[in-house]
Amino acid sequence: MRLSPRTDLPAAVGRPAYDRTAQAAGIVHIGIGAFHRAHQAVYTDDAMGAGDRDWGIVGVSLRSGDVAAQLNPQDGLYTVSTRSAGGSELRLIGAVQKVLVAADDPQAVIDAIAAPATHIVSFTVTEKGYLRRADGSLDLAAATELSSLYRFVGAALAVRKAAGLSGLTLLSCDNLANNGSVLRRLMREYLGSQHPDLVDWFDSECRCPATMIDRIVPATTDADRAAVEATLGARDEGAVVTEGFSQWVIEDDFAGPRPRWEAVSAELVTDVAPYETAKLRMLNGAHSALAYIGLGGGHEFVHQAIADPAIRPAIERLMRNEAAPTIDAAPGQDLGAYADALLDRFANPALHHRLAQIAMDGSQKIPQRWLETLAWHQARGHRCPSLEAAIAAWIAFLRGDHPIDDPLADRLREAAAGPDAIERLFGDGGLITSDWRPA
Ligand code: CS2
Repeated sequence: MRLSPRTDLPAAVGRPAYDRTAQAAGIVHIGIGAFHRAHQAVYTDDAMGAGDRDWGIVGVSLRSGDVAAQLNPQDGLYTVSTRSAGGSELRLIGAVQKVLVAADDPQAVIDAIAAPATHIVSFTVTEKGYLRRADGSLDLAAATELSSLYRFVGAALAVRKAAGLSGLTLLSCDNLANNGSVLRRLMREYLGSQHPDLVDWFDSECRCPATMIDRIVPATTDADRAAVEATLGARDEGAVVTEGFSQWVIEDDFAGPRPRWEAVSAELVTDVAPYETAKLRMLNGAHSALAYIGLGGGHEFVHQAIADPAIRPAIERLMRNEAAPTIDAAPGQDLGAYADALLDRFANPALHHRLAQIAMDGSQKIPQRWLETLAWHQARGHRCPSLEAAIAAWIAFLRGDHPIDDPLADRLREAAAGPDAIERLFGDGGLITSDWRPA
């Protein structure tokens, strides 16, 4: 039997503490993958549980119908399992109302964003979904295709302006450096080209706060779904599995109303940069290093790689000696304690986080995870042995005899093949743009 609003939940399973059928949708979320369902949707469910109203989420998949097929027959309901060495907890999330597939019904997406009750459009479209060229500018050809977030937001903003409706908050929840200002700049570039009459209105009526988002969410497996079914007594095709830890730091700069996420443990701050930089360079930087070094060492999962005495010291060094010194910590932000906590999180044996999942899209991740740290040290005449080992492991990975999941896959493979790989990847005019230059 499939999970539905009529499922008789076991007593131990948490559930929404509000009337979900009475909530308007205040948020449209583009890119409704497992991460959003285990992170922002949980905070929003908590906020409604704490008394906020009308923050239902309309999820959007730009291309694939998979999540719509998982959630729509369940009336948007799904479970989140949090797993630690101490056991597992299961909870039903009610914040998502439905999932639209942009490729099938583009107008429905525009209508949802243009709806008067919508105040926030949030995004987890992964690094490559922002459609940046190597120099950081918008790839306009890609941005005018049907699968581009810019097309939908641009068309809906035009409707809102013409109808005299309020502007929107566009909330990037992806692991980019300065994700808010990157989204603002790219959206302006798109509007400047496709809707020039909207640029001034966008500047005055819309906001793009920066965010630091953090929760480790491995891709759900069939075994996970079977384990959930055994506890739930119903089949949840949309189940997500994650760790207990969750963090969300948000720049408090919204165009209009927002959920009281700060009442349910999100942090609303004036400057996200110290948290975002620490997260990208320490957590994500270590993750990518673990992925390539770990796969090279024959491991499959993060918890195995971090337990390997030949790998762990390099990862500790990357976080404590290479990444941490580059970060201007906020008052009270303890980077040593952060590194300790990350090592514990990586070691979580109950979470089967595949290294191959992290190894995807290296070309899009490595600049903000590794190269900013390397450039900082290079300017001071220091070497970074762990990051250099990580780069060597990435190149070995690109040379490997296995599929490479990356928008630049073919060019990376070719560039990595020869003795001048470092130069062709990172040198002047190389595939990966950054301020770091190979010595
Ligand atoms: C990971 C992230 O897949 C990856 O590249 O580094 O998804 C990571 O698990 C999250 O950013 C944790 O918040």
